[in-house]
Amino acid sequence: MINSVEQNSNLGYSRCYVAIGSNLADPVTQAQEAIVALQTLTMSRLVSVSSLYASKPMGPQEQPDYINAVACIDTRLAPIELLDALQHIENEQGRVRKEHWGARTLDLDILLYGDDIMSTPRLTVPHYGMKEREFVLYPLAEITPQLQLPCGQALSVLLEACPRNDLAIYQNIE
Ligand code: ROI
Repeated sequence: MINSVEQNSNLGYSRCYVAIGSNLADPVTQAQEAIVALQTLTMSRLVSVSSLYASKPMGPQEQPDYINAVACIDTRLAPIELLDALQHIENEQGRVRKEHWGARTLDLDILLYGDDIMSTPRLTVPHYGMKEREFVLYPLAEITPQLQLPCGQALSVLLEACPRNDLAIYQNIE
C-alpha cells in the first residue's frame, strides 16, 4: 500500500475506489503501469493502492490467472468523466475487448464513487459484482478496512461471507 489513507477534506472531491485487473500481456506490468497512469489522472489525486494480488479467474477457467488490485482516488471528475478517463487508460494500454468474461489486458472498474448509487447504460455504481468477488473485497479491505458501502453494509461483514479462494498477495509496492 502506498501513502496512508488520508481524510478527504477538500470540498468538491469524491472518494472513489477503482478495481484493477489484468491477465494478459504481462499482468504485473499492466497493473503497475495503470497505477502510474492513475497517479497523473486529471483533477484527481491517488490516495492509496493495495498490494497486487494473484487470483484465479472468475468465469471461464481456460484463461490465465489474474493480477488484481484496488486504488483509492479522490477526484473532481464526474462519474462519467472518471469512466472516460479510465477507459482512456485501458485503451492506451492496448486493451482489446474480447469475449464476455474472457481474458483481458487491463480492466479498470469503478467500484464506488463516494456514496453515490447510480445505474445508467454505461455505468453502475456500486459495481454490480463487487460484493462477492474476493479479488475486489480483500484488496479493498487492505486499504480501507472500516469501509461502509452506500447501502450501509460493512465491508467487514461482506468479507466474512467471501472465501479467499486462492487469492494471494503477489507483490508489495512501495
Ligand atoms: N477474475 C479474476 N480473478 N479477476 C478479475 O479481475 C476478473 N475480471 C473479470 C472476470 C472475467 C469476471 N474474471 C475475473 O472481468
